[in-house]
Amino acid sequence: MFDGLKDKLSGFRSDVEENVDATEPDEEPTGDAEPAAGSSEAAEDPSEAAAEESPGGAESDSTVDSSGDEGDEADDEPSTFQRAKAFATGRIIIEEEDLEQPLWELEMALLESDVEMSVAERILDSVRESMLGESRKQVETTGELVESALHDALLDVIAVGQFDFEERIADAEKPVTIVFTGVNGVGKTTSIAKLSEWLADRGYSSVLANGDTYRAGANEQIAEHADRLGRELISHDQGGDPAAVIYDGVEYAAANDIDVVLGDTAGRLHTSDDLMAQLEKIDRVVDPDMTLFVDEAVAGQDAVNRAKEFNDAAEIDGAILTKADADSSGGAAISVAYVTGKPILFLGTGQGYDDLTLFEPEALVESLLGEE
Ligand SMILES: Nc1nc2c(ncn2[C@@H]2O[C@H](COP(=O)(O)OP(=O)(O)O)[C@@H](O)[C@H]2O)c(=O)[nH]1
Ligand SMILES: [Mg+2]
Repeated sequence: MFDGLKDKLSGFRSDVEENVDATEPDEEPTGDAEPAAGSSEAAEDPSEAAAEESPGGAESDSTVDSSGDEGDEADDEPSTFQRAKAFATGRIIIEEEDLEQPLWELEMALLESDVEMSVAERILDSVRESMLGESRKQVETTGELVESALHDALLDVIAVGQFDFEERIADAEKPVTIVFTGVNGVGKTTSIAKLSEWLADRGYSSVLANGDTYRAGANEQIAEHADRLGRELISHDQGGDPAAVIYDGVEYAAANDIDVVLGDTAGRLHTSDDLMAQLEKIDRVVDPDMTLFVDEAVAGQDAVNRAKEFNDAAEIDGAILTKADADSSGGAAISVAYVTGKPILFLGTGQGYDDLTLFEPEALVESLLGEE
């Protein structure tokens, strides 16, 4: 899952490491009695030297006034002397020029991975800001600095709108009604079956309601899942009113003490007025607790665009990205929440009923950066 993107992110780390290594001072200042490499530099710029401690923080050279303030660290362009000193004291100073090329490569890598443009820009901005701005913190290696900058930048976009799905179910008045939307063939019906199983594993009962009254064979397909899982299915004849089916599902759940109603709908494009009007009617008649947008991770940029279009046309509460098992780019997983302001709640990771994984931004970021 997302292997292509993982490789590209680790490429950024090594690019920065290479650049920073290449510009590190040749000689390591030691702070010994002998004037170190940095000191001769310092002599050329007394004003700067005066504001600095001697390299390595040892007793200062008598020619340098060590009482000078140490608050020079806000200077945006570290001199070679500062760099040398930072190096000796275990700090790393990254200059804009060290980042220029790696950031450009990172941007290309993100865009190639189907990360949406505004999301890629946001990631670059925060990486740049944290690497330049906070580089004077004590960190052990350049690699670590890159890693923490990337970690924070990715989490910032991936975790937008995140909420605890299970807690939401637990706290809501029962039955909780969830309606699934999205285009054809992305895995809505399969995800409903998987979610029913996920809920059962956590002690919640559910009933399936087939609001896909449009497509021939839809009743049979979902009936097969319901049979296999031993769930009740509410369905009407093909051509019926989806809002009425889901309404019946809610009535059934209320009468039978069922916790959750999972309402399927026919695949649609956000541009299909008739079908979007159906969704509005479902909203009006059933007033679902959540509307989840389903799309496939492998659709990349298309999935991101559709998520935005659906959310604009009929507001969603969250998304499920299916077929993540077949997606190496990871672009949709990174972009959907930032672009819609609504969280990804689950990833579909295969065709089995257990192949549904709660979407955890922190875990995803760690896996993308190979921290697991
Ligand atoms: N590999 C993989 N296939 C999936 C996943 N989710 C759904 N599918 C497959 O995608 C196809 C379409 O699924 P379906 O639920 O009928 O899509 P719908 O038209 O949106 O209801 C089926 O063959 C599913 O088995 C997933 O997470 N991974
Ligand atoms: Mg379906």
